[in-house]
Amino acid sequence: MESRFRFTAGPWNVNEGVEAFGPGVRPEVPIEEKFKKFAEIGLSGVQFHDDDAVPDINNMTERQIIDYAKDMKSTLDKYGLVAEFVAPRLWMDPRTTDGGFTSNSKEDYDFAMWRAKRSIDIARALGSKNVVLWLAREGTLCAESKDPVEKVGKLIDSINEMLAYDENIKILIESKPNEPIDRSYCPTIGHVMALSAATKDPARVGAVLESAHAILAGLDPANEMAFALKFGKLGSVHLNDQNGCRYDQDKSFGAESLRSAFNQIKVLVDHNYGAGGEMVGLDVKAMRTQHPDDQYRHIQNSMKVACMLEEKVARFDREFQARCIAERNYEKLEMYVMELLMS
Ligand code: 3MF
Ligand code: MG
Repeated sequence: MESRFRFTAGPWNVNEGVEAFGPGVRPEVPIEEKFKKFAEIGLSGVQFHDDDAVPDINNMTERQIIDYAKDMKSTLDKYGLVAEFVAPRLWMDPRTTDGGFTSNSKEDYDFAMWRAKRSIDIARALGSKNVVLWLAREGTLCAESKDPVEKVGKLIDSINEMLAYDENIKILIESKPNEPIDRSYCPTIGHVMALSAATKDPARVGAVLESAHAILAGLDPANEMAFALKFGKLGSVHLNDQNGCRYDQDKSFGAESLRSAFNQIKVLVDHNYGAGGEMVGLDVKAMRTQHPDDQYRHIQNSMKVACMLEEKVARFDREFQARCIAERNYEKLEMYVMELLMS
């Protein structure tokens, strides 16, 4: 399939199907096997959490971590894949139970900063310039447990410390309004832009927009992308889908709302996303019912839908659109889009 985009996924996008009400139902797949299959199905790269790249990170020295990551880079090279980014997994460890950068505990904050800096080391070793911060527990379960003004300041301080640690690294913040916490301090792309502007080097602080996260915030994913694009700050996207405001579903791209998916691809194509090396991540999860012998299909489907929608965008009749706009006949334009999508 032809595409202007380079697609990526994370090792977590091939999983055992563990959820809150039931255990895993598929066997664990070794990471190298995932790389091999990713390359086979046409992905260009891999997204990493720090401990995807270096599983025993907490028990290793800083030197050992870098060496291990370099070996991981050789494994990636073997399959012709690149590393898109590294994200510190600051939500699994007991020391990040109350958040990392916004934890009320000084020791836990120090641990979060240590992991953030190791993520930068790992990104460097893997040949990537991007560190992604999904601020999973940076917020509250009990609103009164933190001073939100002080904690937003802590987020800015933490990002500044990361920027100072490595002058080449770019920080991309992945907004999400809730889950696993009740209220997040960085729920939308607007918040990401404001945080970016408040740091010491805004040019190195951008955004990751995940379709499902925008929907969970009651917002339109394409417009969220557009907002970051206008500021030149859309560093990555996580395409997927979501059936309204419920738990984070990570459904295959376009599976719930094809028109929304079309508009996401359209805004990316129209504004030349990818020209600066940005990649298209597919943060999708296979249904728990999926058999292990066909457990990459959700990734393949998402990529296929993205490519088919690129084709629709290429066919989108700009002259017809201009006429509808001139006549202010948006009913006509809307029906045209429906027909385009269904033809
Ligand atoms: C959660 C997510 C995360 C991030 C990942 C990398 C586990 O809703 O989307 O996936 O994508 O941490 O940023
Ligand atoms: Mg994501």
